[in-house]
Amino acid sequence: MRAFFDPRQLAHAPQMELHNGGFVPFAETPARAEAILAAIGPAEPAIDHGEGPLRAVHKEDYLAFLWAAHKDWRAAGREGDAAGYAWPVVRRRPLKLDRVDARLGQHSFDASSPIAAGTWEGAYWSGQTALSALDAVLAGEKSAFAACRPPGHHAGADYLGGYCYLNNAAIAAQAAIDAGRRKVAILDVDYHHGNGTQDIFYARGDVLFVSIHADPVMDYPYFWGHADETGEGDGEGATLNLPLPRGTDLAAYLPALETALDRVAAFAPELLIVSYGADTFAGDPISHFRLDTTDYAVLAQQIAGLGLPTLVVMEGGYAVPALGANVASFLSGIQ
Ligand code: Q9C
Ligand code: ZN
Repeated sequence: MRAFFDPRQLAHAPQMELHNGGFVPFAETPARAEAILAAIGPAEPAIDHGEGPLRAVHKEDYLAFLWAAHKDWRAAGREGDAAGYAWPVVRRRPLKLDRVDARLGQHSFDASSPIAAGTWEGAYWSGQTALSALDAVLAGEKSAFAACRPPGHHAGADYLGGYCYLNNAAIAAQAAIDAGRRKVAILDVDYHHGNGTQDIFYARGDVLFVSIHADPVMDYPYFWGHADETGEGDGEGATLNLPLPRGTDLAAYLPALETALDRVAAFAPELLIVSYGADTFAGDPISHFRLDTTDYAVLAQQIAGLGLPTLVVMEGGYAVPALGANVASFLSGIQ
């Protein structure tokens, strides 16, 4: 399977994140990408598709904010990485605020996704990597892998969060639609609910979003991913959330996957995008499912059974010593 990764993705390297009330080393490290590449072998660099496909998903003012945020932070006299601390929970509206802290609050939903000097560069090339792998599938490859990091599925049209800044899977889905694919399905199997992806397509009927994740009653992102979120307007019925309890192992996971795949098959998409997170692994330091390395090949074989052109986009997975083997196992089952 053709795999894509761009070295410029490594420019994103925040130092610390707020976790359970204290600052700990940032979990979404460049070493994650290096572990994946060491296991799967060399990857093709991204081709620059420009900002157009980013603007097709993300709002202009958000992209401008993200591009400038770290410079603005330094201009305000701050050191280290930029992070918000106040949020407009009530009546979020497009106020033209100059203060960097206000802009961070307008465009984020958590305090654990800092903006470092290289965040724009890393996120930009992560998005370009997804677009480059998409090109391979649109050109006729049965499948391709985009080794995206930073990940994307928590980022919405105008906000960041959950280690995500630009929504790589959504950017690829929209680019596929813009290239003439009429229906695209996104299957999200990261441990966490892909709230950003869901939000971006919530009122649309041309992009199906199906997600299997830890029940948000117990786990991040808490406010989204509940089973009663099914879409709205033209998108009513085009969102399916399958929350599972902590402790879920392969035997408990497979029935949810069957339900998810039945929904994808019924939708009859022309393209499947898999948001793949290896944070469902038993040894993941921030998650609580019990999948094993060999289980990923099983999940992937089930997914490949749909027989759809498939783009795999990397999301989370923080057990770095096992990450390469987990990704390789998953990709072995897709192809
Ligand atoms: N105390 C992805 O896997 N932090 N993002 C949770 C729990 C955020 C994970 C903190 C986890 C985000 C792409
Ligand atoms: Zn995750």
